[in-house]
Amino acid sequence: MACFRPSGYLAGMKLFFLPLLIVALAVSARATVVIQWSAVGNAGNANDSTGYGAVDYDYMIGTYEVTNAQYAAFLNAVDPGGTNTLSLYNGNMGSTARGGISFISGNAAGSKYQVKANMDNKPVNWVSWFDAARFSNWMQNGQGSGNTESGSYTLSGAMSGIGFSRATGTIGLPTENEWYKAAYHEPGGDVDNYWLNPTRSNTFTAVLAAANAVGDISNPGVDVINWGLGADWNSQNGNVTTVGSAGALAASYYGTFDQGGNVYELNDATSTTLGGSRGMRGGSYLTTSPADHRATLRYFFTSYAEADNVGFRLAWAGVVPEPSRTALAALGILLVMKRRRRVAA
Ligand SMILES: [Ca+2]
Ligand SMILES: [Ca+2]
Ligand SMILES: [Ca+2]
Repeated sequence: MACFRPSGYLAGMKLFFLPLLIVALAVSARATVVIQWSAVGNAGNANDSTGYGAVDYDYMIGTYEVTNAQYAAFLNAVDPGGTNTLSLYNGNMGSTARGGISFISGNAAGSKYQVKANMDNKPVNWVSWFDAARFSNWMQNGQGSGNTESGSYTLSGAMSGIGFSRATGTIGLPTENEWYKAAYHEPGGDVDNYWLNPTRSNTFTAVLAAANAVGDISNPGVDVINWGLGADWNSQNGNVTTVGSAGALAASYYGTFDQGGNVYELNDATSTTLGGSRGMRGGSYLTTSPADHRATLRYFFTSYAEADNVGFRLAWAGVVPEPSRTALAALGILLVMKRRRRVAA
């Protein structure tokens, strides 16, 4: 737990505490996954007209989709020998251009999973809901040799089905409402407090993201989303892009990035369709209808299925720990900054 708790306020405080963070990373020999969190307050908000979005507690949600660098650190930690007994690694991550992690069997134990060039800060893909749940357990258990089968979700080796739910107060996949609120809610934003796009806009065709040679979005700005095969790089017609590179003007009210497009994101909703499915929202680099990243569309994806346009971000529900006095001061600065940005947009 200690590993993610201090980063709870990093989303807004990285400028203030970056030197501390660098020191913390330098003393850690093993790669440590640091999740940047966005705080979602306004507990007790009502649902949108679609029937989603109400959350009656404060929580944290990942500012970004989980990246290849973060997932590779997880793979090297929990499967140092590369046996892949839990199918956490999909060979397509290595063999396809949009996948971001190679498996190098000749590498030393603990470094067999290697992020490809320019893919470290791209969203991990080819992961199932179970892979995401196991990543969550590992985070919840303090990373390192933390176990993958319990903590947030009691999996006990399960590889299919939908009968698993996140334990109260643990890190895991967002509920559908947590995901939805973070993406579309803004008190006093649109007339009904909800936008249609996760970029604080209602424009049907969000701006199509383009990409530079290393996969950063090259036209960051208002309402920019990586959808519709617009982000061409590495010889691909449409591709994943660096998380957050659409820029602050394309963030949600709560400061999350890429909830529209890049990769679809799994959530904790369940359905018995498609052989047992989990919820998924937000569209992807591949989706050619702007409707896909909008609040009005929800999807389900077979719980064990994997694809190059599906990934996830984490949420941390339950009680947000009381920040220290310093953290509260910095949070105050963040809130002021957020208000200013709202005026600018
Ligand atoms: Ca897998
Ligand atoms: Ca609205
Ligand atoms: Ca996304």
